Amino acid sequence: MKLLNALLPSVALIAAAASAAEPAVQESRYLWPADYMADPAAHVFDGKVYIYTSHDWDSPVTDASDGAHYDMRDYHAFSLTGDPMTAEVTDHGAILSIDDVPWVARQMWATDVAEKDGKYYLYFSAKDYNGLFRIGVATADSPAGPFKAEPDPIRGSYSIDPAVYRDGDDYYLYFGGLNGGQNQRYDDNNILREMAPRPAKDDLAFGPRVAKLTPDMKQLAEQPRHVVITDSLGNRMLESDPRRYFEAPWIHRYGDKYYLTYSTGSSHLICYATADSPYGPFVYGGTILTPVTGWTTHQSVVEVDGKWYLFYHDSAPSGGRSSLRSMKVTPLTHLPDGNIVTIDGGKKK
Ligand code: FUB
Repeated sequence: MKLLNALLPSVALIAAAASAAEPAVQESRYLWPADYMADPAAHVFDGKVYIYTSHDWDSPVTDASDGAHYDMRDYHAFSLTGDPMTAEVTDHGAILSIDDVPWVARQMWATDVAEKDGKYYLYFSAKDYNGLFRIGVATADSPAGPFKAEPDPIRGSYSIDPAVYRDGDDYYLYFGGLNGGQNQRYDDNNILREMAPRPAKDDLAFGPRVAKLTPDMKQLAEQPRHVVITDSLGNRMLESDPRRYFEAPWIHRYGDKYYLTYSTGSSHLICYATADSPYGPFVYGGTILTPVTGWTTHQSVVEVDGKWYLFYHDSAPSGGRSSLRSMKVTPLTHLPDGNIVTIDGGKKK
């Protein structure tokens, strides 16, 4: 696909003030200007950085009511060695496609990959033939795939945006996205509230869900739990709170804390919250990224050779088309007090 964005320079701005009050305007890089790639999930495997993405395309579907215009049909893997801001990037092509997964009808949304005992497990969210998002798993012997999907989705799985965090011998699957991502339909896991609208403004916000994976990495070892996010006083956030969780959970560990980063969806922020356990409760910490061009914002955080990076996407290269997003990277700074420096997402006011 030819893109205008190949002609555009990446946002290369000079680092500025990094105070909490003023987002840092800092250098960022479009990693693959030749095509539209979204929801980047970055990991270091075998000494290389691998980035797993959903693959946006110029679909004729324009119905945005339940996110149908995010009409993706495959996932890609990319790799690079060294500094993500400058290293050459390799596209390993489509590592899993809609035609390879019998239960998937449409909308291959965000993905993530975990390694265990030399095997790689790709978790992906997509709609089944009943119009429900489920989470599937596919396996490979190499981080670059190709991945072979299990014939059925993970039992008891629902909603979107799987992210796997390894803690010692345990692997935790986080997931859940509001509105088109259907998280609000599942008040108590298997209880499907067919007509459930999005929560009212003074309802408690829905958090992500988390469950440990079975030793074979292919099923949930327990019922998913709600992940609670509170403000600094211990109060759970309300739906009306612009800092509340919407989608895109990601966990990283820094110092002795677990950091949950997430998208606030309709308020277009990437925020973080910290906890002493992978199950939470998480206490809100601040904003990592202010709004980008485009509606969605979706991140991963990874340490590469002792430096931390934020992988994310925006729609600037497509002229702001929400469903045509381009993946990016920028450095991420943890301050000595455990806070994270807020980065300017670059959306024009
Ligand atoms: O890419 C489709 C959806 O948009 C993802 O699953 C969400 O996180 C948002 O980025």
